Amino acid sequence: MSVANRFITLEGGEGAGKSTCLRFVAEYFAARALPLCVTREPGGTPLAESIRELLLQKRDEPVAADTELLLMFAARAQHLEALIRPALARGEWVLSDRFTDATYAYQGYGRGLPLPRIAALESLVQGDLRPGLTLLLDLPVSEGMARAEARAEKDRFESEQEAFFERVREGYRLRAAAEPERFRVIDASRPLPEVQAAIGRALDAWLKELAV
Ligand code: T5A
Repeated sequence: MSVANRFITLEGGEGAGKSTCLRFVAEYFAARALPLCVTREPGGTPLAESIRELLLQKRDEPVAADTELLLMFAARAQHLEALIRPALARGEWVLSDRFTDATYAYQGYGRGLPLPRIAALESLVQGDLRPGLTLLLDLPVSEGMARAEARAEKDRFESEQEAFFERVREGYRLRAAAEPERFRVIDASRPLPEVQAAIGRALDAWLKELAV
């Protein structure tokens, strides 16, 4: 099996329920005794987590879109080198809460950076490594924002306007439509047990396809 087939990513807009569903996927793999490394972006290693703090912190100085983009890929380069590639090489499965689709959605569609610029960095940092399966939790922006509202303090991204998140959602949906063999779009507006059941079915089908 190619290493990419053991690399799974979870994507979605704000409040889509990624963290909640991440735990469900981890339990799904544990129940099948498949070794799984669970991680997140930006972050996943001490250095990449420090870059995450830089990215999420609200600050008076406006952050240039290219600075944001380069910091995302700086964190990703470290994450790949120190955690993702070694785990795949050991034969483990890797589940990442967000990866490069988030960069296309947020920095590309959200901030309006040219997509070829992101593609160039993707090739530079990742070589030909891409996830084998991407679960996209999709729900109307207003519903996601209402869920996220419950949080104590908003970070720099959560403080964006609704129009920004509409572009992000559209970006994710366009990417999913362009790569239907990799993406599984999950309707995340449903009650949690239904969302998790849909994720379970997607994973069942995926593992069956890989003959695991
Ligand atoms: N970013 C990231 C970029 O701009 N570019 C990039 O390349 C990358 C990698 C941090 C930020 O970085 C940006 C995007 C982000 O803004 P993050 O920490 O993943 O990334 O950001 P968040 O989207 O804020 O992630 P969270 O973990 O905080 O939110 P989740 O995981 O989507 O939501 P979760 O699970 O915490 O759920 C939110 C609430 O909804 C409830 C939960 O109980 C919780 O209270 N909930 C449901 N309620 C009803 N029905 C359901 N089905 C529910 N599912 C969950």
